[in-house]
Amino acid sequence: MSVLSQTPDPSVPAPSRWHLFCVVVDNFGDIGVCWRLARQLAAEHGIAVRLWVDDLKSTRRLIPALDPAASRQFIDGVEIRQWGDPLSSVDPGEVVIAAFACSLPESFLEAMARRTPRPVWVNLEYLSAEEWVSGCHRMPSPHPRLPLTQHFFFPGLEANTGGLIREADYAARRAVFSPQAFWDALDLAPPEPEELRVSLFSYENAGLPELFDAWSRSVSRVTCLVPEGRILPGVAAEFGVSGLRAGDRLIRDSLTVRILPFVEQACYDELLWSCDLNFVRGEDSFVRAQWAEKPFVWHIYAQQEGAHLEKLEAFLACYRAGLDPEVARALTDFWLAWNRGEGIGEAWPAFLAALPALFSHAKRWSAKLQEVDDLASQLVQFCKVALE
Ligand code: TRH
Repeated sequence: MSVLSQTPDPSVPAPSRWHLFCVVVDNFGDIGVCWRLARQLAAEHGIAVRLWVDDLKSTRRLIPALDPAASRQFIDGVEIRQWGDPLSSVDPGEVVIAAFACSLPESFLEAMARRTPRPVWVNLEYLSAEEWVSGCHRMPSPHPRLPLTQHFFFPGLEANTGGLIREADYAARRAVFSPQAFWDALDLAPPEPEELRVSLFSYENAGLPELFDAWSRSVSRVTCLVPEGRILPGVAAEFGVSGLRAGDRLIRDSLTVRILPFVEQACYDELLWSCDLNFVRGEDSFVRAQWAEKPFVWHIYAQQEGAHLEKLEAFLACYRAGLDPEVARALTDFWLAWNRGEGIGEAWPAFLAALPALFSHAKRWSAKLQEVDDLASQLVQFCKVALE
């Protein structure tokens, strides 16, 4: 049966043993996406997932329970294995996912070619709202030498893409979430009525001084919560301090900055739910901000030759559809200013004025995205069809 037709036989069980390969290129996005997906496949689809990661030290930031020295461990129903050279075991299951075009070990590919039936081989791609994505989603690509075919699987916003990662219990978790308990745990008072509470997860940004300047001069209070990470040296420089760590608090006029610990991935949503505005970056935090139903600002991961700017524009074009033109302009101007690292002070007042409209829009946007099946469910369906 063609895997492009996607109508699995409900009486056939889903393939149960999956290998997911992840190279940590930099930061946390690659393992962030893989870990979230692996947990969901195990928890919701009963799949035995073996997650191969080449950098367990970075992974530990997202999963504090992980032991970077252990070559094999089980967490949240997922088997996590150190991806060394050579691999400690070469025994492909029914499905093999190479995340973000990472190259599989030759010995593993050969074992895949020997297996009967051959595993479904998926290349999980990066998220993009660009138009060409739907045309390439699920496309086959034969291996040049071995009798294997890789399929490209693209996350996306539209029905003809792979969708986004969203756990089945997301709404239930949010419904029982207590912001009061969250603020108590951080030893922070709940926001005052006129206060703007912001989370700031971002790469280094030359525009930070302008942003802090605008917030310092704000009529109402702004509290900016900054998880430990790449932007901290910039924050420290702004306040003329030599270094910062979790728990530090800095005040300038209307602006209070509070440094937060980098939390376990499972808890990051709580920060997004608690704030009025979220600055996010890369891919996984960007998706979580969309589920959080709050206004957000995306610092996109910079690519060579400005390829990321097209990606940013493509997303903005989808996201601002249906917005009042003034709100759409304020959104676009501020996002572009933040990504350029200049013009932020100028763009801030209109963006601030647009926040109530963006708040309602964020709810509509999340509802629209939920019309598309989530990525894990779509992957399971795809692999079922491919194996039938
Ligand atoms: O870390 P990122 O910038 O990741 C990337 C990588 O650089 C990657 O190479 C690139 O290709 C990709 O972006 C586009 O941003 P991202 O994707 O948001 O990943 C961050 C992860 O960290 C995400 O899973 C959320 C998590 N996180 C926590 O677990 N705790 C925290 O306190 C915070 C702030 C984030």
